[in-house]
Amino acid sequence: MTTPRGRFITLEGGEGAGKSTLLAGLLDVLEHRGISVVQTREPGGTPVGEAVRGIVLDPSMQGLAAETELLLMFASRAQLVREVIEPALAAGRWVLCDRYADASHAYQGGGRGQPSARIAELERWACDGVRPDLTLLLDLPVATGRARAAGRGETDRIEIEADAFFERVRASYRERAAGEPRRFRVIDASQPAAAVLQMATQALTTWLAELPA
Ligand code: Z5A
Repeated sequence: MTTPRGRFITLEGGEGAGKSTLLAGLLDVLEHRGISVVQTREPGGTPVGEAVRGIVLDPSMQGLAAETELLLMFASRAQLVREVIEPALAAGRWVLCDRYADASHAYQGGGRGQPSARIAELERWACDGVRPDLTLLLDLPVATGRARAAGRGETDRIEIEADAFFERVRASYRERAAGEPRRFRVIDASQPAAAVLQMATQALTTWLAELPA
């Protein structure tokens, strides 16, 4: 008998949206339902990906060209797909990932102005057909997210961008969600963490109930 393929769920959103906080809560929810989950993140999630993360977030890398940044995000992703995501899904495990290809569309496309056709082509090549089954988009005003992130102290190379950059990122995420309503669920992330977890759990429960057996 073949093992049923696992499901792939991604969390997306702007800076300080609360993805890491929500991920921990959702992991509990899924594991309580007896679902075996692999948790990972982007950029990162593998030794190669974590090294790439060090480069793209390093504030001293000011000369990094937008094209290089885009390629590095997909280099990390190509490795993550092959080393972690695809093997886990093939083994019937679920994968919960903090950011995936939508982040490149939002940040390198919306934020940096890289052409969407170029990003889509990279996605086809690097992701090898591995697309999320469900994406929870944590949406909140840029100022709210930035204030939360500022509370953490450190500022990485992308976080130093101006508000206008993050407004374009937010608009790009919302546009993608509107274009793919079957895959995306938009969560009001300006609410307290417990309310965000409740809304996300509800969205997940409804989605699970609609899945074919
Ligand atoms: N990036 C890219 O450009 N292209 C790509 O393809 C990919 C990524 C994949 C690293 O991502 C950067 O890489 C990111 C996008 C870019 N740059 N930026 N900006 P990351 O996901 O590792 O970093 P991040 O977006 O900056 O994540 P974050 O700021 O750590 O946010 P978060 O995980 O969404 O939030 P959090 O850590 O759960 O919460 C932040 C703080 O808010 C923390 O103190 C919490 O306790 C608090 N919090 C959380 N939820 C709430 C609620 N609901 N209410 C109040 N306070 C809350």
